[in-house]
Amino acid sequence: MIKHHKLTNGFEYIEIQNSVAQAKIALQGAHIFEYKSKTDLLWLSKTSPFEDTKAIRGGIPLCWPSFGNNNPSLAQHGFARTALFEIIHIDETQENSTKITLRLQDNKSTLALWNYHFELNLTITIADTLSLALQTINKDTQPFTLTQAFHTYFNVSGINDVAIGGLEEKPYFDALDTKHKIQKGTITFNQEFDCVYQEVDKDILLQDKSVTTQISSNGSSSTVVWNPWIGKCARMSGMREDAYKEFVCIETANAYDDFKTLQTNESHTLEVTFTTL
Ligand code: TA6
Repeated sequence: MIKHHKLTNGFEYIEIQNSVAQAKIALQGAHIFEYKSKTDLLWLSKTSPFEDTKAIRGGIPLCWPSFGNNNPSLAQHGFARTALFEIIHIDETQENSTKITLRLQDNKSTLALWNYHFELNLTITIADTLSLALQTINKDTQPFTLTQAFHTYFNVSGINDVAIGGLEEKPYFDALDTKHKIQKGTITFNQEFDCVYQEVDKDILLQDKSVTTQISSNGSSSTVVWNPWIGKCARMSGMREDAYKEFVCIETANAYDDFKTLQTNESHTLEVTFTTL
């Protein structure tokens, strides 16, 4: 089942339901902000905006064509998450899986921000697992370099009860003290955390009490782990002061050293699949 919704302010999203899962995806940013199957996987701020030009706070924002402030001429995390995508394909042939593809192509406003012709296709597969595949095609006569991420906000029962495995011994950049370090053991949280891991080559496991979420990726060797903790959370837009307790971001990326340079007509696909074990 697919239902189209339009809020009184014109903001549009679609609601998907099949035999094993349900989801909600905004056309702005091709932004999935709800996915429920075995668990209610994605955190969504209770005070998130749902209005044009403002990114939804939660779910899976697309950071594209740049992650962070890598490209000083672009807003933090690029422009895709506030751009209007169009639905180009929906496949409901399977009762336990729905596949939808949304597209963004260059236009006057994107060219003014980032002067390249491109095609950006996000395919989301809603089943008892959730998969996203973000394909970038260089439609320009010039090569371009991009950094990107699925900025995934995961619901957690309590940030103090969370552990992240699969990044042991990986090199990372700590954005808080701008130092390069090596991860020792699993990741747990007792303060602000903002780290970009490189050489990521295996599944990541998010352990939240008895629930384990497996994060499998393709086309990525970097992952960002973030929790704002008390101070930064209080300064963040679109979230309540105590929201830091409810989520952790584990962001499958091509960030920092893991950038991608595409020649004319070349494409790159960033993929991630979430499985509740
Ligand atoms: O991915 C981590 C991060 O870069 C943090 O530094 C924090 O800024 C977060 O993204 C949220 O950024 P946003 O632009 O969505 O407010």
